[in-house]
Amino acid sequence: MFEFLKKKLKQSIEGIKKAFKEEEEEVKEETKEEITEEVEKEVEVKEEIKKEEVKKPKLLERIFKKKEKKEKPKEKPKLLFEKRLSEEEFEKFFKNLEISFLQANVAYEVIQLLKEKLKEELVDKPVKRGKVEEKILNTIKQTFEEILIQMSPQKIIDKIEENKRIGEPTKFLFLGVNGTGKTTSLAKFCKWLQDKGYSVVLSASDTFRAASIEQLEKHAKNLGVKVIKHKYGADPAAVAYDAIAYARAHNIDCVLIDSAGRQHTSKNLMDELAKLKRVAKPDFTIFVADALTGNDAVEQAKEFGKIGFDAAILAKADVDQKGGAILSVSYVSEKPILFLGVGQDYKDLEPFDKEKLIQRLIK
Ligand SMILES: Nc1nc2c(ncn2[C@@H]2O[C@H](COP(=O)(O)OP(=O)(O)OP(=O)(O)O)[C@@H](O)[C@H]2O)c(=O)[nH]1
Ligand SMILES: [Mg+2]
Repeated sequence: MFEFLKKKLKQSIEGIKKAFKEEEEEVKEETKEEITEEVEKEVEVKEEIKKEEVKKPKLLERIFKKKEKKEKPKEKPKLLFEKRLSEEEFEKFFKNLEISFLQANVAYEVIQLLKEKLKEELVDKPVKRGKVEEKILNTIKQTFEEILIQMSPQKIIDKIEENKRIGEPTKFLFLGVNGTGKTTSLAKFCKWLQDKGYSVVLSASDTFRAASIEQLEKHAKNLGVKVIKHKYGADPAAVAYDAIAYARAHNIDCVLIDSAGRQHTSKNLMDELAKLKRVAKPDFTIFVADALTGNDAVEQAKEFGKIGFDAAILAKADVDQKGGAILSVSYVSEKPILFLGVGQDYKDLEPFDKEKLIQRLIK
């Protein structure tokens, strides 16, 4: 993720650095001339002082030394360190960057926020020479740090432990648009829980898509867990209800509820999902977003946000060069990212580390 943006960002910054350099050269030339004049003046003054010294008694020596100090050039070095960027120069610089961010599927709202922040830092503000890149990158870093929210998987473990104390299973509902990676992420998460020592049962609540039940059964067989299933076309909420009852009866720690992928624009399917959530009362509702989703990630996060989710998994982060979806989902939903899906194996689930991700962009 972010490889594309990193390249584009570097190009835009190179442009602005060039503008700084050109101006710096001009200032250097000017300053050189001025400094030469100053030096010549100083030499004259010193020579005069020497002449005076010969004439004047030693007592007056200090007074002349003071005078000598005062004559030295003062303000010049400052010029070498500062430049103020005009609004026009900033707009020109940001236009390139804006296009790059749009190409990287970063939501328009996020781009506008970034623009405001950069403008605040750069326009009409003194920027130390050689420091413009650092300033831009720091501002982007801070903005992304504000947008991206991270959820520690420890929160999940704490909840499971809390529920175990009252003899209740912890329930997880996975939801999202068709094909984003819900079932695969659920299976990876199952493995993650097993590695932590917890027992799991799966609920085949995608009763809609052809072969969805078999797909889940295959994962269950590989992972050595039970699946509770009904027939295709059955009520997904009824399947979840049975899976939860099974977990209670067999003292199983976690219930993972799969669901059918649906377009966020389909009201009936979204209502069905709301019912599944009402019945199952999950401890964690997890929205699975596809890192490869373009601008649609914004609309998806808004619509699934109406059903309500607690955290997101961003699947297919391994094949995404752009990284826009993660920013869009975080910004729009204001919900934390829990894991990144980084491949098709069960082990390919990484706790989301926002600092690590941001470093990938700005280093
Ligand atoms: N490279 C990569 N592929 C992934 C990842 N997660 C899922 N996939 C692939 O994405 C495809 C869809 O994954 P599923 O888990 O079936 O997606 P889904 O959301 O359950 O799909 P529906 O049930 O049809 O809505 C499969 O081919 C997965 O192997 C990931 O993190 N990285
Ligand atoms: Mg599925």
